[in-house]
Amino acid sequence: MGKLKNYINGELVEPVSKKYLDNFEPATGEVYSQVPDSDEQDVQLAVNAAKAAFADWSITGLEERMMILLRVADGIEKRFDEFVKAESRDSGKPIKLANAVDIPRAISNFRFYASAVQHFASESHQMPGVGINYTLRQPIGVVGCISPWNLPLYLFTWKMAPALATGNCVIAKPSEITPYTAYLLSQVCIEAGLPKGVLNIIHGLGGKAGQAIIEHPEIKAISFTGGTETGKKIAATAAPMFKKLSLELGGKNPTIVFADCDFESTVKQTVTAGFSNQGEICLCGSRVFVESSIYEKFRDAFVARVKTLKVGDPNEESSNLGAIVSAPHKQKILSYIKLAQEEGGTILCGGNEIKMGGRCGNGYFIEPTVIEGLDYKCRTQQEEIFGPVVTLTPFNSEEEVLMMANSVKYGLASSIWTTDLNRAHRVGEKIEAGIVWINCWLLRDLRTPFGGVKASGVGREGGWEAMRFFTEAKNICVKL
Ligand code: TXE
Repeated sequence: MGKLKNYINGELVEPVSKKYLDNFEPATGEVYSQVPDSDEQDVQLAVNAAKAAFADWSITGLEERMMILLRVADGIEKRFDEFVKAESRDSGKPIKLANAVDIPRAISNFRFYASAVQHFASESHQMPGVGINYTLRQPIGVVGCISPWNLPLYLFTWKMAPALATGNCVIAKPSEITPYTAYLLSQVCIEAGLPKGVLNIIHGLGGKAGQAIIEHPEIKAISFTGGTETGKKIAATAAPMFKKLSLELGGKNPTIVFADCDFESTVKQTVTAGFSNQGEICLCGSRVFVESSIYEKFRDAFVARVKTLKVGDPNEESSNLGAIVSAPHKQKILSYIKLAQEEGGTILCGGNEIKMGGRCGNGYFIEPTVIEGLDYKCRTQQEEIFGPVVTLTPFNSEEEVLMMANSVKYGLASSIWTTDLNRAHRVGEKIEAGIVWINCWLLRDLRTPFGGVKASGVGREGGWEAMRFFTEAKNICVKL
């Protein structure tokens, strides 16, 4: 059984306390590795290393920084299969998803920001005949990146790559539930020659190691992705310390299907939007609103397609859905399915835990579940479930669907399905969300702003947004 290590000052080290946590494989329910149960002492060592490294890293030439980050990307690519297997084993996601999405995207994150730093420019503002202002975009110093378990390496690297590219030194914490690929990444960084202390990876619990990162006075900015409640706690700690904050939190995303949609393609893609990664993506479309005139036809086609999804061992190529990430999360999802029934919902398919045979006998599996007949205001339709559960609700007009879509406290993503592009743009403008997809879902261009409004977070990631977040703007004004 593997014992993971922290990555501090360029070395793989044990936690100071020598304490470890069990790491479970969701597909089998068995412990298969141990994760450092780090605390503020480990964070302090990481901060010391990062501070010492900052002097050099912040003035390392852009091309050299780019080359180092590209070597990290190459290092992941060289061990691609190992990363894919580890990601799937740690999170329960189908191996084919880790192979097609998670690991390729982690590589892209490094490549994207390695090249971005070559093109990132700051502004100058001329005052004709009077003076000139130029703005420096300087790295902040030591920054913290904290990521969740649903897209482990994908989101971990999405934060650290722009932070490193812009010259910061990073203290990063992956989720304690899915630490393995972060550990492999630390090995890759050593092989790639990332200077010591530039990136430090601390493993451990959110309330302990994570909280120590948030509270540390010398960590000047925090980029966090995770649950809204955790985001609130982080903001409450970090705001009085005047830390820069980027919070990417939960979602309860509407999928809006108009009668004039391209029917077959819409059914296919909205099922994908609802159930990818067992519904454990903050962007999943978990509330599907369907125009009344096609409601029954759409519902039947949607449910028929969901019934074809195979839940199985994540190692099997044929599995569309794998295991739920943890036993407590499985319980949370099942409790929402029960609640939906108490709230008057009718389960059209799924609704149950699955007991697998063989090696997955003790794993955490839930049937993909579709529910109709719920009021848009009920808890099932308002709260983030973060599992393979989708609700279907009919609507009669644009106004009505916008009202229902915008009724939740979240505002992360949304999708609109129609062949009337005027309508698509009109509705898109009025949706309270940071991201609107028209006739597609999860079509990503890394240059675009990424993030949500309302309880879905504060700030944007992606493209220049992340480069700006991880730099301080300093204006220098010169009188002619
Ligand atoms: O996430 P947490 P959890 C949603 C989803 C899920 C719920 C809770 O609804 O059911 O959040 O999931 C670290 N200071 N999303 O509890 O706790 C933690 O160690 C500093 C949405 O698993 O938010 C981990 O690294 N760090 C989501 C990270 O925060 C703390 C993805 C996220 O964990 C901390 C995941 C603290 N006090 C869950 N407490 C999305 N938006 O994609 C925890 N952490």
